[in-house]
This record gives sequence, structure tokens and C-alpha cells, in this order.
Amino acid sequence: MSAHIDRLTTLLTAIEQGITLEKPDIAWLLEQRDPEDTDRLFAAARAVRQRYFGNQVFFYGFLYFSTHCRNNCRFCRYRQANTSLKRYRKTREQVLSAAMEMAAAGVHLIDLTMGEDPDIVGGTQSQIQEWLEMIRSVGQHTHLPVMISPGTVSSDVLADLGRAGVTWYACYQETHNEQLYDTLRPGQDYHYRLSAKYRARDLGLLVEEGILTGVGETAADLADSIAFMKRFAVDQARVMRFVPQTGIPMARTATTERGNELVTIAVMRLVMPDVLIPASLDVDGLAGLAERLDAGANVVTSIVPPLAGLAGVANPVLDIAEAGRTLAKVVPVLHRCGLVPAAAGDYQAWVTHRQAMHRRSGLFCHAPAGKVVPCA
Ligand code: SAM
Ligand code: MD0
Ligand code: SF4
Repeated sequence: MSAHIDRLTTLLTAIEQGITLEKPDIAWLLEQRDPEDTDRLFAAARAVRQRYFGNQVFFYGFLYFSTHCRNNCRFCRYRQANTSLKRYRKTREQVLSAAMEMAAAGVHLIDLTMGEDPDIVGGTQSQIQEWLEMIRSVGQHTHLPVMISPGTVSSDVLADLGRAGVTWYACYQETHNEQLYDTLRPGQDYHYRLSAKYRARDLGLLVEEGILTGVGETAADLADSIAFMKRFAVDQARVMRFVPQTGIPMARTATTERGNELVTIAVMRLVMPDVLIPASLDVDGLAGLAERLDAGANVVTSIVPPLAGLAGVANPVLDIAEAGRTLAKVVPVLHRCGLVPAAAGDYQAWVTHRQAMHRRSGLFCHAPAGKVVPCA
């Protein structure tokens, strides 16, 4: 046996035995590209998923209800400076109607996503109250857990969101290399964004963290991110490949090959066996779903109703009008992968179990504004 195969076998055996991998080993796994090796990684990731989640997959309805944003992330077409874009802000009625449509189709959660809309998070008290009311009403009418993806918001707003019944706070650091972060999210303090997640955890919200591939990161950077996610005990861990688009500073940045995202999904699954990992329809559409599930993902995200005038993020229109991001199209792919949709109660049971786990472990101290302080 070559030393190379030996190392892969040793690491996969260690993972099976529940041993926590060191960062250099995580980085080494992330660098594997030989199809024989990646097939072994994907098979191991599927086996781990099976052990923790059986063959059940969850579905997230994606509702990008405001595309206005005050920020200028260099990778995002919704950045404020991009004037080539027609933006929208959906009314409460439009949001409710799209949410109800997705609930009736069988999604397990509604993800309410927005740019950092200056008329909402940067708005007056009454604009914020109206927004909170809209969020509350989505939960009440759909009887589903709600995830909010509002960007970086203050502790007070996070507390308001908790009171409005939100279950999840999604906020993606993109990278945990602070220098790289500063180039991707100029003018947005790294530690302030990070500390919002600790604060959300303190408030009893579940937390989704996310990273990008193809933005100039190294394998060591990805390993740092995965190690951070493990330490934080994130509830959902996402990776998406950067999709270049017109009208942004990174329009001509060569992104990475698809395999990089897939291997990262598999390594995340191996290092964090019990967390939710998205297979997003936003990056490669329906055509990219099976390979993400085969790499160990267990939540299909970016399900979008076809006729509601709602956009995606990484790919604003891909597969939406064609109804390619609907359960009718997604479920047959699941079946071909040997997977099935989870029952409604199973998602809620997982959420309840996760909340109880955090309450018991008391993982972090109250995070003061601007800095992250893990409990001693
Ligand atoms: N505005 C909120 C924020 O930034 O946290 C939530 C909205 S959503 C638009 C955010 C995520 O989409 C980003 O954190 C990034 O991971 C992803 N994203 C944005 N543009 C992308 C692109 N061109 N390719 C891939 N992912 C992208
Ligand atoms: C997705 N387009 O799930 C969505 C989005 C935001 N919480 C999620 C990036 O891929
Ligand atoms: Fe705005 Fe979010 Fe896009 Fe950044 S990623 S420009 S905060 S919508």
C-alpha cells in the first residue's frame, strides 16, 4: 500500500473511531483530487450521514424578500454599487403567499433572506417593527421554523428576532482568514460579524455558518474554517462555490472547480458528523444536486417557487422559472441517490434536540459587543 493510501485509510479509520482530526490532516483531506481517493471520501461521508441521519433529507424554502443592500461585498451582485440591477422589496402579503406555497409543497423551514436593506435593518423603529411582524407572521401562518439571513445585525435586533419566534440565524463569514475576509467584505468588521453568531447562540438561536470556495482561499484556510465551525458547534455548516457575475469587482476572478466544493462538503461531514450540511440549488441548479447529496449533504436549500418573482443569490434566475427548484423536481433526484424526504416532525425533533444540547453544554459566555469570548 502506498504511503498516500495509507494516510487516507488511517484518517478515515480515525474518523470512524470518533477521533478529532488536527488541522493539517483536515487540510490534507481537502487537497485530495484523485477520483479513487475522492470516491472513498464521499463514500465515507455518506456512511457517516447514514449513521447520524439515516436516509432522510430536509428541505429549506428560500425567500429572498429584499434585494436592497447597504454593503459592497466584492463577490455579490447585490452589492450597493451595482446599479445594473433591478431591485425589489416584497410586501408582507407577497412574502406570506410565497411562504405558504412552499409550506404546502412540504418544505421543513422557511429561510427569510435579505440584503442589509437600509430601509429595514438600517431603518426607523417602525420599519424594524413592521419587519419583525412580517417574520412573526410567516412562522405563525406556515407553522414552520423560520431562519433569518439578515446580514450582520446588532445584539438588540437579534434579541428582537428571538422574540419574533425565529429559530435560526444564518450569517456566513465566507472565510476565517481575516485578511482574505477584509478583501471580500470591505468595511464590515470581521469580529463584529463573528460576534453576532455568538450572541445569537447566547439567545438560544441555532446558527448557520458558511464559507466560499474559489475566492483565493488555501486548503489551510478551509481547514481553519472547518476547525472553527467544529469548535463553535455550528448547527448548519455551508460551503458554496463562488459564481462570478457581471457588475461586481470579482467578475473576472476565476472561481474554483466544482470538485473543491464537493470535497469540502465531504470533509465537513466527516469532521462534523451531526450537523446539517446544505446541498444548495443556488450554485449549479438541479443538475448539481445529486453530486452534493452524494458528497454527504443532507439539506436541500434554495427551493424557490417559480412564479413569485423571487431571485436566487449566486445564480439569480437559474432553474427558477422552469420550476427546477421545486420539490416536484428535487424528490426524484433524492430517490435516485437512495434518500427520502424527512417527515415534518423529524425536522422539528432535530431542532429541539439541538437546542437542548446547547442549553446543557453552555458552550459560550455572553459575548460582549465587538469581540468573541469563548467560556474558560
Ligand atoms: N445579505 C446577507 C448576508 O450577506 O449575510 C444574507 C444574504 S445572502 C445574499 C448571502 C450569501 O450568499 C453570502 O454570505 C455568500 O456566501 C453567498 N453569495 C453571495 N454572492 C455569491 C456568489 N457570487 N457566489 C456564491 N455565493 C455567493
Ligand atoms: C441558498 N440561495 O440556500 C440560498 C442562500 C441564505 N441563507 C441562503 C445563499 O443557497
Ligand atoms: Fe449585501 Fe449580503 Fe450581498 Fe454582501 S452578500 S452585498 S451583505 S446581500
